[in-house]
Amino acid sequence: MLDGFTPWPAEYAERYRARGHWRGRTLGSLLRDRAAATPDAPALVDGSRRWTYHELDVRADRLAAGLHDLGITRGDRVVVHLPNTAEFVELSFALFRLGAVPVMALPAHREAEIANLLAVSEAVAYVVPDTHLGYDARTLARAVRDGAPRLRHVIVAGEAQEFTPLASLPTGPLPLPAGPDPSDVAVLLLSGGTTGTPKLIPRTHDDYVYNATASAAVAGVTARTRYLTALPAAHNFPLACPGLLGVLDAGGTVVMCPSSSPDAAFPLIARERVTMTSLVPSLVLLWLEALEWAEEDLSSLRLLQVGGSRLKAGTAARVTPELGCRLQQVFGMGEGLLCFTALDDPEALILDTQGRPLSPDDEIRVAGPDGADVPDGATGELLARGPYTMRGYYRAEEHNARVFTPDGFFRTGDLARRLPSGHLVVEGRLKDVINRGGEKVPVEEVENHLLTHPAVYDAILVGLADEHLGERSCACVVPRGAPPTRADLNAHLTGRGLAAFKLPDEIKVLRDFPRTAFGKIDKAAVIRGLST
Ligand code: OOB
Repeated sequence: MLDGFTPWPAEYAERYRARGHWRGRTLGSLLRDRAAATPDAPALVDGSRRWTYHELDVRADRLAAGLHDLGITRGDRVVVHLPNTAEFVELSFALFRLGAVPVMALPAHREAEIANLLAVSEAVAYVVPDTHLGYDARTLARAVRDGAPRLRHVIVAGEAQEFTPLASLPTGPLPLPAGPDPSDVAVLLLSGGTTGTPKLIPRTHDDYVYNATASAAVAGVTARTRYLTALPAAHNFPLACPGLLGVLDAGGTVVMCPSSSPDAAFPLIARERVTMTSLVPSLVLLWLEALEWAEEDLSSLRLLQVGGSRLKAGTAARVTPELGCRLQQVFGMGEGLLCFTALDDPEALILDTQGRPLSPDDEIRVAGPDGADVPDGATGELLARGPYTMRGYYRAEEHNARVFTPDGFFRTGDLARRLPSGHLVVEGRLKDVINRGGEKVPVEEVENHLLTHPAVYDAILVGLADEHLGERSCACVVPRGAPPTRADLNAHLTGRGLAAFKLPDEIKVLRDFPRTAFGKIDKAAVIRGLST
């Protein structure tokens, strides 16, 4: 077992097996089983490349053998830093089969993040593309290589220069060595925090197979599903909620999209008759705007999953009328817990809630500041424990002591309330409150009101250090047309019945927001930008 990994206590592991959640399958066997069932069905499309299940299966085995030939073996960590390409999928399965553990870096990560990932994971290999969207990843590899004493191989998909080319790894002798145990760590995901360095999240084969297959069931995935991987594939959402893993398990087709912009996605949706994709809310806005000029036929689209940050009700309401497909809200986290609205939920629940927990064995608590549970309907911090929620970050004992209760509940840091139906409404982050001279400004609430102003395209509210108040509030606005003034905004907010202390003390007009590597608005970076 990987050191630094906190397993579930035996009684929980037994329960999750007995309840049929953990089935003793590995991620590698998921592809193997499908390739045996439907070898000639289309599994993967990347540009002009099209691989059947049989082809993907054979390629994954060959690559696993090649990596093994290099000395990469069960339990070794490999930082995977690939964009949305067929190689990402092939390599992930090769590593799953060896029992080597991919560390899922996002394409937007750079030197600081990668150096940290290499150090924490003590990875033996680092896999990059040659270039991606004009950026030369080999330069990055050169910059981090010397600071990572455990790193033995830099492997390049494409023109490798002095490094090892992925395409020419020796196809070592098959059959492969014995694969991993289903209870082994299969993958290390990155936590989605917008501040500090990301923590690594260990996910086991058992728990991640369940994550992907149960998600596929609530999203109605079948062998006819054609899924567009538009978000970075290394992220939990497009990877396994149900993402490409859930779709491959069901025998559907995965279409890799090089970027999440409408320019890249719309032609692929039309050409490949894509039925389903997943986006973060800011991209939904962008896609809806782009529809005005788009000429592509998007009528094949049946389902749009949206998650990653709060989807405003106004945007949610536009999805079905304008895109012509159903909406599924997904509230999830790399750490585990996933909530989905059901495809047949009443419209009001689909538009206004973040859904219900995926598993009947997800245990959810909503706790007040004193740690005690609050009554249903009241807002508090969400805590979660269950068959696919990790019991500890990788090698982070001190941090784990803070973010887990003694009985193993993960403190998500999210504020939520639970409706009688069991649906959760995410009300913000625990720290997403501006303390304005003692008065607590609820950030999400004010943002929602700001977005109703006709001259506001997107808006966030941030707290800035203030000599008198401790913190003052600043509305950062991306305008639609002529920018609104502070007086305009405040008159509008007052008209909507907002208390005076919630009115922004300042307004800043921005062209766009800085984003995290996954595409969420990076509030910490906005604040840094404002204070320099
Ligand atoms: C997803 O995962 P992460 O790990 O990048 O970020 C998790 C955090 C949550 O704790 C929450 O603060 C926020 O992102 N979040 C949402 C949300 N979905 C995620 N906040 C409000 N509404 C939502 N629907 O972001 C992620 C992982 C799997 C599926 C979907 C998203």
